[in-house]
Amino acid sequence: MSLKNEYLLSVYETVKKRNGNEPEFLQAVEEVLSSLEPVVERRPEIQEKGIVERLVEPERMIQFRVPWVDDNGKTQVNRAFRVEFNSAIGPYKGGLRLHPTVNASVIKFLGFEQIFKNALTSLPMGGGKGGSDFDPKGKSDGEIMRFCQSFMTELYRHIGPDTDVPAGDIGVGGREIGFMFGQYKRLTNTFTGVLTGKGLEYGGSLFRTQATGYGLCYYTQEMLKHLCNTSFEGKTVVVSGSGNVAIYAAQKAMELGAKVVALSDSSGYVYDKDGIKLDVVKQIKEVERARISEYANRVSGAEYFDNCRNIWSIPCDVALPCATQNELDEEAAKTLIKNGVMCVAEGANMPCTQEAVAQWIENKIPFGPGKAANAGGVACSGLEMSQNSMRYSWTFEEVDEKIHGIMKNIFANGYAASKEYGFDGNMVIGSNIAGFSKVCDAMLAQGIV
Ligand code: NDP
Ligand code: 2IT
Repeated sequence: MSLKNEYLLSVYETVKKRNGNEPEFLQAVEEVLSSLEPVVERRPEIQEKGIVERLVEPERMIQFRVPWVDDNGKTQVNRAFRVEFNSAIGPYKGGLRLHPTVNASVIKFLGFEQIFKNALTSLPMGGGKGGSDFDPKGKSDGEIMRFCQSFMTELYRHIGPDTDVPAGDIGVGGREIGFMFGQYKRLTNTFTGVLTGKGLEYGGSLFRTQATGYGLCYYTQEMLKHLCNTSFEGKTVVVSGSGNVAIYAAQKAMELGAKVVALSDSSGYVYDKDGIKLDVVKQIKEVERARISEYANRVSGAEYFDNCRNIWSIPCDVALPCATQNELDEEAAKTLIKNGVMCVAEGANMPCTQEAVAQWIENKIPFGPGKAANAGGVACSGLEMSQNSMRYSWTFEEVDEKIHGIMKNIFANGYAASKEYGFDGNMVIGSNIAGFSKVCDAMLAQGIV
């Protein structure tokens, strides 16, 4: 759907004028605004109270310097951000990304998406995101720790268990969260649930490691059932990336009867026609922190190819992009469609370009947008916050069951909204409207703030 409504167009023009050099942020805003026309036309109070103008402007954006000393004694300086985008329905909540491509545009696109994603989970969490252009690749544990401590030495004053609760994202997993938590505790002399994705020994939730990938498959299962009248059983699946989301998406897809034939990293991809062996992948990625190319050296019959984008040339029934933004473009979408793909769901945030999304919609390929399909991670974070507040912990099975229920609801609510507004099965429009409506109602109730 294109942006035709006059009010939405004028808001978008202002966003473009103010943030002209932030392409990822503009892309995310345009996608959401393009879905909102039917709601804006039905509910005049949205325009009267300036809801969309307020939504697209972060409540607060923090940028800071992170100085640290590398193993050679050299001083390094990185740039870091935290965007506190919207707190209408709860404390700011969202991950931290450590990757050389991080800049204001990337953090703002992620923070903006997070507002609607968190609303879709039905848990009380506002939208935020943060990170730094620090590159964790090849760094020693000591360097990672010194960076994380320096990063938290500034960030701690802006966050808190009832204010803003960061978590992991690309380049931030259990190790980094541990270093950051330790520094926060030391600086504030408090032991609180200020971060999620913590280790199990100090307040973490069982299932957080699996949550995003498993949740993605629970959501995809609903799509396959309701939009394709089938299941994962016997399907061929391609998963891009080989990090936290990709590994556990692959694991759950296999448990549900699919064959996963490929994984990638930013250098290239591996193809294993017999089905990826996940124990080998976990050893390479989680234990050795090595490259996915190593897989082909260890598994006979597996092949490695340079250029990760060509992973989409492998014929499959279900495509789950789980690496990074804009990794699947129009050409890749056309190839997947030509090869018979029946369902696509985003484990990563905004991995499909706008042109790729247009291909799914035009060709009626059921498509699950990231803010709905990958919400299992942040939903589990929300449950971790509840467990911390109660000073209690649920079992793996209890959390798994709750996340399964939440993912089913996210699909059901998005699907219902798509039908209510006359776009039956368009999960982009349905999810955007369902997430937006909740945030909008909370903003209306709280006055012009
Ligand atoms: P990880 O750091 O664990 O893994 C990232 C994976 O993506 C790696 O395989 C990495 O390869 C690959 N990758 C990163 N950048 C690029 C790039 N520019 N081109 C190709 N491949 C790339 O991160 P996660 O698995 O946690 O995150 C993956 C995606 O899922 C991100 O979009 C993230 O925002 C999203 N997400 C994560 C959630 C979570 O709970 N962790 C929750 C919801 C969404 P390499 O090693 O070569 O860099
Ligand atoms: O993009 C995401 O939803 C995440 N990286 C998880 C955020 C969180 O707070 O768990």
